[in-house]
Amino acid sequence: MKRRFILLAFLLVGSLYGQNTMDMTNHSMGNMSKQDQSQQATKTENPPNKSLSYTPVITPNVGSLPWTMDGDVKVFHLIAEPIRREFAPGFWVNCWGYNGSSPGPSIEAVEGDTVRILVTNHLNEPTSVHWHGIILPNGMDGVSGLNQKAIPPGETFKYEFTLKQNGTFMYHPHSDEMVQIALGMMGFFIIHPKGGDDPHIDRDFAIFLHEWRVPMGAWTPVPFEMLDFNIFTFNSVLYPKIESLVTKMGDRVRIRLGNVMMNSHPIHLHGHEFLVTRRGAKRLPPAAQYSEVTVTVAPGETRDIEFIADNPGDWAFHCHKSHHTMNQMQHNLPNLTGINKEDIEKRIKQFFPEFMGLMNINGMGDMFEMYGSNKMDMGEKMSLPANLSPIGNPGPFGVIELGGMFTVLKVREGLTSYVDPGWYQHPKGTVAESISEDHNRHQMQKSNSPIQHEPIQEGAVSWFSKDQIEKEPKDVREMNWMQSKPEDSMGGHMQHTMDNMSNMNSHDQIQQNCN
Ligand SMILES: [Cu+2]
Repeated sequence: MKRRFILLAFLLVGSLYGQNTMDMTNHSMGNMSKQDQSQQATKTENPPNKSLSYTPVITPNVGSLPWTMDGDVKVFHLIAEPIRREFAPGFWVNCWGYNGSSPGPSIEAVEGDTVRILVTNHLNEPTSVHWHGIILPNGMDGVSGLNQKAIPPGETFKYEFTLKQNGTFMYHPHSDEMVQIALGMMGFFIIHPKGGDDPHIDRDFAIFLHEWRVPMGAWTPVPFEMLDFNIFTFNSVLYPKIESLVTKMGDRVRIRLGNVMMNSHPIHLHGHEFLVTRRGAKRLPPAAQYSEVTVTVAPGETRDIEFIADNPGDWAFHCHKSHHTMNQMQHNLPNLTGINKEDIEKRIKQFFPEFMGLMNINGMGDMFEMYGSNKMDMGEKMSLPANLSPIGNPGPFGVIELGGMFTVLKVREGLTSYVDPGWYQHPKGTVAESISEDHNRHQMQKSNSPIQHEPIQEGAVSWFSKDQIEKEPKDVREMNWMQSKPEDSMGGHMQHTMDNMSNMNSHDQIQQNCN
């Protein structure tokens, strides 16, 4: 009877709370197919709710968990379960999560609230939930074996505690952590300050950082991976699946970041300076807040950043580890940078006459262009695996080459809603563009610039001018890069050159200087 009451109450709260939370309610009731469950989170907009004392958090592509009241107690229901999530259009990953989502829906409450969280285990192994950073009685801390028995499959456990803090916290299993977290079990636990935010926040976003090892063509991440990840996500989706962060000019914006995986992530915002206002626990006093353009979020940490959106445009927001904005296909490739491809093609074709030839690889840019601008065509030519993360996606000026931990902050004047306004329309004359050769030459002559450009040869890359190459010792010049170890291909080449020129190993030089 009580259970039926809770489900009914979920429906009521959901209808007050908007479409997104309705979807969550339906998950709890098991009415949706797995696919529907993963597709539910395409637009995550919490409507203004006048009865709340705070600005609701927007967890893009995820949403917040509805609750019911039992007297003075806020009752939440988390369901640990296998899900299938569409990380990017056409790229599906088998995850474990909560209530149809990875990360699980954000739990939002207010300092002073007593919360009861029912956790039902629909996994095929025991689990538990740890409330990361929250001060609570020891028996509620969720470390299975230490603080409680693990929750067996099919059973529901009750956690109940009173919130004494405010801030950005997390929840995650503390039972078979390595597997369960790696498969996507984590979520935000956000406690709003009593009496609301001071200063008031207009847009409050929450983004969970996560990393995965999904072999090309596979559907299930490898949870045993410790270092060599190849998919990096914001809220368990990749660009362009992730929603943009839309703000009006002058909005005070907060972005909350959380991380429970193996790597740290230096998250960088373009076009704005922000204040780091919280580092896992209490809000920093104003004197301790510091301005930054990049904030690193290490494993087990949360960070809050705040800024006034006062610079109109489409601004990149991304992890600054360059591999973390890349996906599967850029991972562990043989290094062809600077290689004469014709020679290799000839040799490969001796053994594989059908070989279609290497792309004109001088870096990875060409590959992004080809994939991003004409995926179908490339798919036909290359017979790519069916389930594959994208590389490169169409942008307003060609292909956007980032696809992992990347989204776009859209700052606009004159918005009447927070619906995605499309690409920024740049005022005339404010976009970097090509200047003609004539104009270039004219400018050079005018400034009497001594700089002389050598014409760039099609398909050729050289780190050295012709003069430098002529000056190189003959044995170095004739060294075939293909015969050197891959790690020697660039750094090693330069080092050998320097060594030969000075006839002295730089290490020895340092040693001598020290002696
Ligand atoms: Cu990163």
